[in-house]
Amino acid sequence: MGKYKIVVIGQLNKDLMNQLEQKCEIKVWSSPQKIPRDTLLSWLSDAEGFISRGDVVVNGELLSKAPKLRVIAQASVGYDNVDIDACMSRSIPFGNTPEVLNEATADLIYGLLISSARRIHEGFEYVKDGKWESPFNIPMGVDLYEKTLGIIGMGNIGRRVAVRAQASGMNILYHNRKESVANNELNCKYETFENVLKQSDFIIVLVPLSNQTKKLFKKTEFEIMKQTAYFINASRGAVVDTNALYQALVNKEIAYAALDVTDPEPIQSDHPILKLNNILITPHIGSATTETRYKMGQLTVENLLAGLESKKMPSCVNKTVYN
Ligand code: 8YV
Repeated sequence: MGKYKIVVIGQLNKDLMNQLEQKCEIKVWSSPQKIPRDTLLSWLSDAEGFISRGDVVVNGELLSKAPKLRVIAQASVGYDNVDIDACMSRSIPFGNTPEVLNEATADLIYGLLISSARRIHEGFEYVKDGKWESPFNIPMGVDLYEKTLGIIGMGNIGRRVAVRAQASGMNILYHNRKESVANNELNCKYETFENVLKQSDFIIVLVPLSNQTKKLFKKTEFEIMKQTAYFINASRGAVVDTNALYQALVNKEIAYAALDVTDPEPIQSDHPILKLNNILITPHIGSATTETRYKMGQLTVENLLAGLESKKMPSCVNKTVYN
């Protein structure tokens, strides 16, 4: 039997590539830059399998140019770049990588929370700038202990953050579309969206990007938060109206923001928000550890090979494709 023709966007670990090479003939785009659409569509014209990446729009147009495509997999939990209905209409299973990134992402989010509260990043700048002249003139932080953490979008990652927050002695509120017993058992209290925003000292956003969550955080939402609130976004930049966040930070409607995702992403280095001293931004590194990225790659390869071999993917988003 011949090898499966596949297209891979992104860098996979060498042994995962070797695994794929045994069964597949691969066209690979490993550059961090976006693949030109024309190149991608021409590569996909005879491909059966596709490992996509977050910066590729997978839509009906792309699928119409890929008549032989039978399976798509991507190394991420979020898949807002993928039109799942379009995949369904072609009975193409789409595989993502939940669970394996929970701990790394929760660590990063908690790191952002502690760094902001204790002004760690600012403290380093302070030392480098030669301002550390006296132990009595230092950046002052705020406690996490006995403060209220609000999690908007309490899924697997949110629950891992909650475990860390409990160790710091925080009280935890959450909002989801539905209340869940599993979250209540973790001592996380369900509240309305508005109440979480009003009552929390730290707000963490973990909702997936969709038509319903696009610009979920705009002027009104920042207005109802405490003036001392810390706002942390580690989901997708577009769930926040960047301009409204900028204004809220300038006008001190909230105290501080820490973002691992931005809109636009990447954010330009001359963007005015970067001039503020009450913000911390990291370059979308939630899952970016060697171990976690390896596990994500491994699950992506497993998803892809299962799809090519007409078996059930270990992690399929549109499971009804198998009905
Ligand atoms: C991805 C992410 O690794 O999984 C997601 O949804 O945002 C990150 O963990 C990143 O988008 C690169 O694919």
